[in-house]
Amino acid sequence: NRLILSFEARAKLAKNPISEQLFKIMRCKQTTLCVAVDILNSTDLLNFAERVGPHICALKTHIDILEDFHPNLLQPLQEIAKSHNFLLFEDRKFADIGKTVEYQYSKGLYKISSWAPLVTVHSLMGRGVLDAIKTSEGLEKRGVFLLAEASAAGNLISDNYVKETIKMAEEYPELIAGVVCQNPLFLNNPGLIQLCPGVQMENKQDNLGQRYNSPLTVVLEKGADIAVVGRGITQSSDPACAAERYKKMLWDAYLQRIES
Ligand code: 6AU
Repeated sequence: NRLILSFEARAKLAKNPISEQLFKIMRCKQTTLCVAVDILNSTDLLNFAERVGPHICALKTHIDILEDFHPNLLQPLQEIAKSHNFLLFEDRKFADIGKTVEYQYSKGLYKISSWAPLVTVHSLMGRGVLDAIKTSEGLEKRGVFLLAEASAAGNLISDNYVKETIKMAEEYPELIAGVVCQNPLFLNNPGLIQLCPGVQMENKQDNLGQRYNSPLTVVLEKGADIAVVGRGITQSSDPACAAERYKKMLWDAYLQRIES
């Protein structure tokens, strides 16, 4: 059961090189916090990354929401990731035919495959998307988080969709780093990482269908390994301090979970 195994033990069971690296970063920095940096300006993004960097294992971007994107942003962003030892994670949620995904992943303005070792993918369109991510040009080591469940109210994902998504994830062990979900799924596959968005202390929801759980709930009840926190940190008056607070709560919950 992955919920009671340590990240150290699970690093040895990971079949994807990026998930192995992620387990090691989590253990070494004692953080399971991934910050969703949904910010519209490049300078703000860099400043933010620098400030929360010490407290996170991954920085999750939506690179296409930047209003002033220029490829020159990517080198300093990669340098900050390297200096604070966290991974860049582009939440692109690929969902098209394989060939189109190949272009979206490795071409165009963003050339995601050249700078983001982690990306998200929808299982909706089938295995062609994963084959495209696997064979496209870009960074040698890459990992995919497959979306099995969503935090959004009223989403159309069925139990069978969830089940088939986990099956698909397990068919690509060398590519899949983990699964984005809201419940303790794939308990018998400790090499995979559960990433859980919709985490915040202040609010239970926003006004557009987002639903939140507390850090304690997602780790102890919902099976989260990594928690994604966006506005809970980005909208705080002191993001670095908020990130540190989330990191500590999440880590204490993880320790409690593996010791139970
Ligand atoms: O904490 P928030 O609500 O400010 O931000 C949550 C972040 C956003 C979403 O695009 C993302 O998490 N997200 C995802 C992901 C990670 O794929 C899936 C999901 O079900 N819910 C969700 O909010 O950047």
